[in-house]
Amino acid sequence: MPRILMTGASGGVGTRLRSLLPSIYPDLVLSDLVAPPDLKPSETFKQADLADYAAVEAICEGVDGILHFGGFSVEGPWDTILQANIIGTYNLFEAARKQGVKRIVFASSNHAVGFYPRHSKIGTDVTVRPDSRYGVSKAFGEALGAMYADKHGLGVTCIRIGNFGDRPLDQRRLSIFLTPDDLVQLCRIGLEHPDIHFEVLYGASYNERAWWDNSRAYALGYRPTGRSEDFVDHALAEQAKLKPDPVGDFYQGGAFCSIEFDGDAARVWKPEK
Ligand code: 15L
Repeated sequence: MPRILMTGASGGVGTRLRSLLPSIYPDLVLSDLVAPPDLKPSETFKQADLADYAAVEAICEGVDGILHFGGFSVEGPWDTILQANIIGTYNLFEAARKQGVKRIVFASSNHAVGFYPRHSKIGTDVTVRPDSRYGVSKAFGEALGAMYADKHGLGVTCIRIGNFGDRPLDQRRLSIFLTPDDLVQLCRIGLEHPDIHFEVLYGASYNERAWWDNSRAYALGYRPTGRSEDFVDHALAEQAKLKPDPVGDFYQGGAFCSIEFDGDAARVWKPEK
């Protein structure tokens, strides 16, 4: 039975996966900076700060595969991103290598490619266009994953997660919606599929308005069951409550693109009045 380590166990994604993973991976080790407040006696928790290499190596001991959901999950100050996502992700890959871990699933993000406009459909082979320091840290994690796969033989899968939840929150999220069950499918591909060397997949359910070509995930057996169009009325009603955001509404990364934006606004297409 494989021992699987999940970092970020107290975060939003980790909290949902804690209830879905034990039936698939009974030997699941949870880790985060602080324990989940509702930790059950049946759950195994090991505290670690990702920026502390010795602590990270200790949680990797005896582990076969890692689901790396830890780190800072939105835009933030440089030092926060540096410690949690750059140094933390390096520590995790290096500790995994030293401890002989075979597979890593890295929670990347749509924000690694957030500056592609919404009218373009992109695959996983495009040049990264991060929309934030957070997005840069995800592009860094993908590059690090490629290096550990090619140089050290780890099986690495990077999932560019769209928006994780039970229903899409607004118009943008209709294109990038991802259900918990579909994320579990992608994690299982990363941990179990025999052909994994280095992969970048989009973390998206079956969304008719998708901006992403996720054919590699489908080729690896992904069959999403979530469908954002089932929630279209809710998403558009929520969208109607939001203020227009010319930059964020043009690019795939939404508000992550407009935060601190002082670039060339003329590049943003505006509809005729
Ligand atoms: C992400 O990467 C964030 O972790 C999440 O909080 C959302 O902002 C999501 O992207 C999104 O783009 O909706």
